[in-house]
Order: sequence, then structure tokens, then C-alpha cells
Amino acid sequence: MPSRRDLANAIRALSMDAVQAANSGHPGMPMGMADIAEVLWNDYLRHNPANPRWPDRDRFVVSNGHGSMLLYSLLHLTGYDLSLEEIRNFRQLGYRTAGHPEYEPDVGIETTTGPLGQGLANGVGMALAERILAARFNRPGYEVIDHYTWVFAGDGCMMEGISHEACSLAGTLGLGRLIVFYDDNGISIDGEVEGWFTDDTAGRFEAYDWHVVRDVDGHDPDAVRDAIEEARRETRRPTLIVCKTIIGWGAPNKQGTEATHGAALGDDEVALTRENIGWHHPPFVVPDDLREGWDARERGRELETGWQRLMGDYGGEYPELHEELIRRLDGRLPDGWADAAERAVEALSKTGGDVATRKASEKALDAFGPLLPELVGGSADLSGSNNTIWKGSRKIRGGEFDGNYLHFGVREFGMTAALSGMSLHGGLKPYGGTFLVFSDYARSAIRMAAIMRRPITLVLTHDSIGLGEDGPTHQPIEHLASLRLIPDIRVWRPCDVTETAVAWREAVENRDGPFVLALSRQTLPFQARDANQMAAIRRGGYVLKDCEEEPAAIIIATGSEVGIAVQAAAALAKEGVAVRVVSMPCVEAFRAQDAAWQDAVLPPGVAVRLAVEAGVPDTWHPFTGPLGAIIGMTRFGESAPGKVLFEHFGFTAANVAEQVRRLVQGNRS
Ligand SMILES: Cc1ncc(C[n+]2csc(CCOP(=O)(O)OP(=O)(O)O)c2C)c(N)n1
Ligand SMILES: [Mg+2]
Repeated sequence: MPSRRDLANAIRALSMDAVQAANSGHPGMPMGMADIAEVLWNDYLRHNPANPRWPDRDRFVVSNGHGSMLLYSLLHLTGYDLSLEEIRNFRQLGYRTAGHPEYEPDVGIETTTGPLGQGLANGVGMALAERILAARFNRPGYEVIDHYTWVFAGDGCMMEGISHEACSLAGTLGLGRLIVFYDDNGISIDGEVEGWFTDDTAGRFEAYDWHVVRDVDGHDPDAVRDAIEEARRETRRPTLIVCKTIIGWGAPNKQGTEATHGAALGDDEVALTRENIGWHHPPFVVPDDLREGWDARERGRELETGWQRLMGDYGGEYPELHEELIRRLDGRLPDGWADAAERAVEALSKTGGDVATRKASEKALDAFGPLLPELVGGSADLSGSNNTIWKGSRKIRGGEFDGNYLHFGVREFGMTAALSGMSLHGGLKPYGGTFLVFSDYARSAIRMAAIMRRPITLVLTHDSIGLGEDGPTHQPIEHLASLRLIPDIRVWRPCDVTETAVAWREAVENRDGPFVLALSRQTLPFQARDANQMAAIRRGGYVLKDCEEEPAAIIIATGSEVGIAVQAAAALAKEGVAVRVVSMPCVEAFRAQDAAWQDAVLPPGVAVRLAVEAGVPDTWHPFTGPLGAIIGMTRFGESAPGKVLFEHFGFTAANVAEQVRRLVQGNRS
């Protein structure tokens, strides 16, 4: 029988050897947290290496993602489909053992981590999703959703502001199934944290209404076990286990110092570590008895089989709930969704009239929401402004999870990372709202959602200077363009109720990356469309108003500027200037269309083009070309009523028409 220490040393050896082989990586954290991980994974974690997607598995998140080798070692040793070849090729092209963990549900990597603190916020979202689904689906005797979310976090995670947002919310919500191990090793990259991090972290978490287990020796398996037992007894509050550890434990000359944090130990120190910890095996060799000690496949199979049996009985007793749960976990939309959604879009279009697109978004939620029990969302304390509450919204509060609406509080970053966590968990379609201008606060989490291709929806209202009197601090200028710069994101900026409904439908149907809905505060005019145009909206760019003859110019506009473009085109038509108006609510969707579509909407022969968008012009140069022009914002806004600002900055039909005339004349001369 190998000792617990021997088992933990397998993590240490694989980690230091993989980092040494790559000559790059972070041995300190895996060597420091190995003993904790060994207890958690061998004694508590409910998982099945043969089926990493088992829905009722415990979730395990390494928020201090630089310790990726800890995770890879655990996955490899317990029997996931992560071979020794993968470990040997740590940080190399084409292998799943990336520098930092990259979401890979087929090998048990639950989320992408590395930007410190965000994994913790993902974990909060996962634990929240678990409680929401448990409240919806569990019945007496049938705890079909019943798992923990375990998070490893370091000093860096605790220093990051997002840990405050996410953990404060977790405390208020009472996420008793969330258990976080804080790697309290006193070291970060610059050295001993005393100089820059002297918080009373335990006291801080108690103030959030967390249950805190203090002063746990992270190298004493019994102490770790006791702490976990205590955490599991606490059901109302999340638990923080403060583990005192030594970074790089086992490396005789380097342990306890920042030298082990992010660099290979070096051949000499690796050899000395082998001696020191009694690991007498060549690199990447794990003896059979240790492999057996780690192998979790049989127990995993039993655990999942037990759950499958429970689900079978549940299906007998509650066939409809069972079917619904399976649908939700599979991420399938309800039967009949496509037709119902189509009818809802048509109905909204018929009755919508002139409304702010934020209001149109609420109408869309009212229409789609009843069809989508998986829809769970909220706002970062701007519910009334973001119009994120719909008729079927039921509030989720501390300890009460039988709802679908979350008051996230003023926590844009934490909210967005938690939305990804909910989406990663599965069974829910999360959305969250704030002002477009505050997407900056959430930006890194939006980026991570895109990296992981998480289908979360961000309802970002007050999308231009059109919001008016709140002034430049609240007026987004660069935000549309800068969000569009993020790969694998879709930014929709609809111009009226119909486009808003279609944008929401696309967001609901999307399974692949975040959606931003940029919505107006101010009322926007309804645009009439024929059936072809209705069908074309989802292509992201289409002809909204055309002329009989070959257009002399094309105006491309989005959102609140579309109505202005349409007016300008009508005025120009009276003067005999034939103008086409292209509405382009989603540049990314348009770019994804084939060349035939793109050329039909924007014929290459029509080189006189004017783009109009109340944001920085940068998106539009490729569309307007050398003979075109852009009406945009090249400076911050002003405090004044929205209408005044639209005049002031040239977002009027008169100015749009004037610029088109100028372009057309310039092109003739
Ligand atoms: C948001 C963010 N900022 C900076 C970094 C770079 N970085 C990676 S690890 C680290 C120090 C983390 O210290 P700690 O969590 O205590 O890790 P330990 O050295 O104890 O393993 C820093 C600054 C990062 N990964 N993410
Ligand atoms: Mg540290």
C-alpha cells in the first residue's frame, strides 16, 4: 500500500518533470497543493474518468491556473483520456496539456483558467447552476442533481477584485455546495506577499457570510480531511478552507520561495528533489502500485451507475421531469421551438411599433421566455434600465433557488464570469445585463467566454451617446468596435423591435460563443420589411431600403442610426440620388455569409459608401473603402439630452444626406 505522501509525490514528480521537459511552466503550485489534491480526489471527489461529461459529477476548478500540471497529473493518474504522451508534451503544439488549462470537457478540464480569480467566479456560477437545477428537478428521495463545486485558488485569485465580487455574491446567495481551498503559501511572483497582500482573508470571507476553516496544514492529509468533513457538514454557506502550504514542497533549495513559482527547477534541483522526497523513478515513470492507488475508474463507474439507476427510477416516477432534465442537460431546445420562435418574431414585428430596443428586448424575453425554462438571467443592478426582467421572472435569493432571475448587484465582471460558469455547468441558458459602457469592467470574462465558446448572452443597453444626459462617462464610444475585435463573439446592434427579436432568437439558438446585444435607451422607429427581408436579418447584413436603379451610393448603418439612414435615403431619392440602405446589425454574422450574399448586399461595383454608427469608425473602413466615408464618433461624448447630442455630432438625416451628396459628387468629378 503506497502512503498518501507517495501518492501525492506522483503529482510532484510528474509536474516538475513535465515543466523541466518543457523548460517552461509552474512547478511550485502543484508541488505545494499536491497533498490537498490527493485527499480531495482520492477520498471525496465524485467523478467518473470514463465519462467526464457525467452531469452529476463534482466540478473541480483550478483557479490558480498556472498550476495546470496539478490538474493534468490528476486527470492522467485517475484514468481520464489524458495519456502520458500528453504529459510529456506539456505546453507543446497540438497537445491538450496547454500552458494553462483550456476547457476540454472530454478530458475533464471544466473551464479555462489562467487570468487569476476568474476560475473562482466560474466556480460560483457552477455552484449556482447546481442549486438552481436541484431546486427545479430534485424530488424527495430523488436527489438527481447533487454535487459539489471544488475550487483551488491562490493568493493571486484572492488579490484580484473579481474574487470579491464573486465571493460576496456566493455568500449572499448561500452556495453551500461551493468549497474553496485557498493556497495560503505567502508567495506570489514578486516574492513574499507580506509586502503587498496583508489582508485577513479568513476574516474577509467570514464577512461575506462564508464558513471558514482556518489554519489548515495543507501538507497534513488528516487535517485536510477534517477540514473537508467540516465543510461538508456546513450546508447553508460556502466554505473557504485556508490551507497553509509551502510552494514547491520537496525541492530542498527552492521550496518556500518564488523561485519555484514559474520556472523549471533545473536538472540539479530536480535530482535533489527526487532524493529529498524519495522518488526513485525516472521522469514520467509512475510505478504500478501508485497507479493503482490513483485509478478512479472503477469507483467512478460505480458512482455513475448509481446515479443512472436513480435517474431510471426518477423517470418511472416523474417521466416528464426526467425528460425535461435530459433535454436541458443535453442542451437541446424544446420541441417546437423553431416554429414557436418564428411566430413570436412575426407577432413582435406586427405589434412592436416604435420602441427602444432595450424595451424590444424585454418584449422578446416575454415572447421567448415562456418557451425556455432554461433561461436564467439577471442584471448587475440595472434591471429596470436593462429591461432584463420579463413577465415570467422569478427571483433567486439567498437559499431560495427556485427561480430564474438574479440580482447580481454591481458586479459586472463577477456576473459575466459566473454566467460562463453556469453555461459550463450545463442545463441553463444564462444572460446578464449592464450598460454597454461597463462591458469594460466585464471584458476579460467576455474574452474568456469567447475562448471557451460559451453561449452566454449579454444585454448591454444605453448603447451610444443617444443615452444622453448621463454624459461621457456613461456613453460608449469605442465599445462596439472593441467588442467586435474579440474573436468568436457576435455583437448584435438591432435597429428596431424586429431585429431585436431576431437577435434574441439567434442568441437562444447559438451554442457557440458569447452574444452581445447592444440596445438603445431611446425609442427607435419601426422598419417595415417583406418576408425576404425578415428572413435575411439573421445573415447580419441585408438590404433594408433599396432603389429601383443601380444605387449611386450605399449607406450602411446599425441600431439607432438605421432610421436616420432610411430618412436620408428618402430625401436623396427625391433629389434623384438613388441610395440603398443596408442594415448591418451583426458584422460577424454578415462576414460569415458566402461571397454571393455579401456581394449582393454590397455590390463591389458600388464604391460610394457611407457607414453611420454612433461609435468609433474603425469597424467600417473595410466596408466603405477608399471612396467611402464614415460618420462616427472620434472623441468622447458630452452631457446633454440624447437628441441634442445626435444633432451635435452629426447623426441626423440632413448630415447623412449631405455626406452622401458630397461623396457622390466627389466620385463624379
Ligand atoms: C489576472 C492575472 N494577472 C496576472 C497574472 C500573472 N500571474 C500568474 S501567477 C501570478 C502570481 C500568483 O500568485 P499565487 O496565486 O500566490 O500563486 P503561487 O505563486 O502561490 O502559485 C501572477 C501575477 C495572471 N495569470 N492573471
Ligand atoms: Mg501564493
